[in-house]
Amino acid sequence: MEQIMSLVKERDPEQREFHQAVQEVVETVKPVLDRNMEYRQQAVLKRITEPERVIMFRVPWMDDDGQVHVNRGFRVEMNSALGPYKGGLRFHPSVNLGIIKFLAFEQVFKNSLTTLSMGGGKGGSDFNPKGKSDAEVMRFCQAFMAELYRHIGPNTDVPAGDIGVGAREIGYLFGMYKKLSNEFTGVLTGKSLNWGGSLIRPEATGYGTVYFAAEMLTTRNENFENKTCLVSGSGNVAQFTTEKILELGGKVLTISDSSGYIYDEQGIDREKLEYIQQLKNVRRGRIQEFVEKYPGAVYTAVDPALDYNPLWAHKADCAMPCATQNEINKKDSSNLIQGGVTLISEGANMPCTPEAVDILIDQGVLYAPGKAANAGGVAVSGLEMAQNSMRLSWPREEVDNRLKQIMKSIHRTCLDASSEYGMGQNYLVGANIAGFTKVVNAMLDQGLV
Ligand code: NDP
Ligand code: 2IT
Repeated sequence: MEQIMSLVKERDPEQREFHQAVQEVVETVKPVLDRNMEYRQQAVLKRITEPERVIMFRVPWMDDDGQVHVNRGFRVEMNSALGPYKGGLRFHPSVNLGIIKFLAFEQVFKNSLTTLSMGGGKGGSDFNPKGKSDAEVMRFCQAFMAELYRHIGPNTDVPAGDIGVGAREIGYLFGMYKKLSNEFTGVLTGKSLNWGGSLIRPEATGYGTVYFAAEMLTTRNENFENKTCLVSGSGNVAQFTTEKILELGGKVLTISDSSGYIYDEQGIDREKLEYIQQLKNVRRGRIQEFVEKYPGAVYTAVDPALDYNPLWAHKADCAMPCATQNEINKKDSSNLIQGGVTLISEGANMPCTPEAVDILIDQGVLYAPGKAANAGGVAVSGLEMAQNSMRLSWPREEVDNRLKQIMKSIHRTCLDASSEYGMGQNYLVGANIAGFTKVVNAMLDQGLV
């Protein structure tokens, strides 16, 4: 184990997030390797931690004032043992190769858990969509796709959205792909409904995160009725996490963006959620504006001098981090426990640091790692691919029922794997072991390629 970690770190010393994601998997799958000598002989850890292909490219584009900008584009095709590479694109100034590799690595195991046939990949750019006009975003997306199109395809690699990439960006990316390839195919998911998108795809990640949480609660004979929840983020995942919590009778106390957070003692109800959707998706404003419309709520700006996030220090029953990686540290997780939180379902990818996770598991919190809890998004992407192949589209109830069934099945798979290895109700171990075993067995079946 130490050997593989030193190798990964020596090869790419600066890729901290990638090391973090690999370390977690390597530690938790050790018992699987101990039981199966072939895995060691076949050097599965060495193989699974090295991407099948890494594509990096220049993205030159012109802003509305005629200034030329050059961003960096990435696509990491991590593993295709289970199907075409599948995973989102992230546009955010913090994007670098290490972040895309960590996301692609997580995606491999997540996709394996969905029960569908998808390999893992991830891509994106350090482009910052904030404050850009629609025309600038369109030109950027076109320039990005002018290179990416030669590497992807409906049976090769199927990108989708992630931070900074939603319906608008998918539309521009798809338009350019279609023009360059002269083909109308399901090469991207998260498309708009009237040209090949699937019902429930926008909702799927958030809904799935709550369906998974509801399954965890069922193991303790509980449900969401009157449960208070802390949600972070205010983008796609946070919005639909909030919507589903409300539908199941829970109360959402917080919502945030990268500048600060809102605490609303009365709870964020449907009307307030609609306001947030208008604010974030249409006006592209800041969450701070919420308190102008709803003065009963309190806004707290991010304080860089603090070593914790006060959002996680409020009293509540559940927490759903839905913003970004490493947003809950050791101190935050102690605060969560002190505030009475007994369930955490990760809408974001890797939102808890390893030290934070250790505390949560130690204290018996029902903890669902992102690769299990937020798999509903990519699962419905898989259903979008299936519908595209059939040239049909399923009704809302059908997709939602399939999503529910998939989340139930992931929950069951995690529990079974965890108990098979004597780890009780440990969803982290369960998700990693189950996800890993399926991918590795497929790799071994397919030989050394
Ligand atoms: P959006 O771009 O729709 O929203 C992102 C939200 O997170 C915004 O509120 C944003 O605030 C906040 N945020 C982003 N970066 C930071 C940061 N560095 N610090 C603090 N806040 C930040 O993205 P999504 O909702 O799609 O994605 C959220 C998370 O969920 C990500 O971790 C993503 O990987 C994960 N995910 C997404 C899926 C999907 O289907 N979209 C599927 C599975 C996981 P601001 O507006 O200020 O930037
Ligand atoms: O992290 C994720 O699973 C996503 N951003 C969704 C990927 C997808 O292909 O729908």
